[in-house]
Amino acid sequence: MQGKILKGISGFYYVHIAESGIYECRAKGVFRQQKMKPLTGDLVEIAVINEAEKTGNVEKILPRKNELFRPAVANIDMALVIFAAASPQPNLNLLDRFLIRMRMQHMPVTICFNKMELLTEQQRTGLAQIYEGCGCPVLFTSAKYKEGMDTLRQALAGKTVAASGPSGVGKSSLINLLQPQALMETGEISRKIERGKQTTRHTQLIHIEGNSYIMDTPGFSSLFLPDMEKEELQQYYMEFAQYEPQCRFQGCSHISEPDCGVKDALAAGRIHPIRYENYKLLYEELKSRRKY
Ligand SMILES: Nc1nc2c(ncn2[C@@H]2O[C@H](COP(=O)(O)OP(=O)(O)OP(=O)(O)O)[C@@H](O)[C@H]2O)c(=O)[nH]1
Ligand SMILES: [Mg+2]
Ligand SMILES: [Zn+2]
Repeated sequence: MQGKILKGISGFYYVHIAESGIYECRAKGVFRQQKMKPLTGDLVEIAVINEAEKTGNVEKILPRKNELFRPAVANIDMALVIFAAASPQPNLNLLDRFLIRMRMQHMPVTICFNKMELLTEQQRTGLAQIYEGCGCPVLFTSAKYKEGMDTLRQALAGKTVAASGPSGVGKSSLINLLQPQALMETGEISRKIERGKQTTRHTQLIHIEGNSYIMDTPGFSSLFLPDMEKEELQQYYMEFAQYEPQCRFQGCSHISEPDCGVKDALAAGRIHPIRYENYKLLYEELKSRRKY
């Protein structure tokens, strides 16, 4: 039987089989035969040991489409990056860093601004405009008022998606709405049991419906810019590309050169100033990074 690993905990793998549910499996022999450890997200073949107790053994790991690190997970089709539209204020520099990382790994991203009810219609439009040209769809949700959920479901349909974003933005709350049986622990609950700020501690995949899965991950508060030359950064700001042919200098960094097509587009309001500002900040960061 073929299924998908939802999580692995100390040598046990929880494998979801579409027709029959979740099996608790060991992975005897797999490592020896394939020289690899099963990962969350792996498609595997299992042999059932006991149907009534829903136990089995992972016999084979099917070829991986991709592999992400931190969190370690295989076969992700899309990253859903969730930020709060407000409370906490979205850190757009952090969002840009995330987008760059994902593009480097050729991972498609959908941006979701949750807590949309905290913004006026006009503010939402303003926020969406910043990312209009970035190559990623932007959607808005409110887990609190169950708004935008149909659009979110459509974006996830048939995919295995990793939800990520800072702590407290509502990742677990949204997943609980998508799959009420998931019972992800949310900030509301952890406040009652007086834990620290971060509520979700483990990585696991949750089956939503059909062939849709979503992974809840612990929130992050900072991201190190991946190693690259500062000259490479502009390729991650997709909205710059169409204006580059108008730059006078080849290899223009769009920062201090004269006759720059990108800066002209910025002045004409065709490139968003917030994206450009973050480009400049990240460029400076790469420039000052120590080279070994
Ligand atoms: N106003 C408002 N609050 C929300 C919304 N969605 C979630 N919250 C609240 O935001 C807080 C954090 O929600 P969580 O779902 O735990 O956030 P998380 O992203 O999973 O956080 P970590 O697990 O720490 O990474 C909770 O108090 C939620 O009730 C929303 O749409 N609007
Ligand atoms: Mg959480
Ligand atoms: Zn330029």
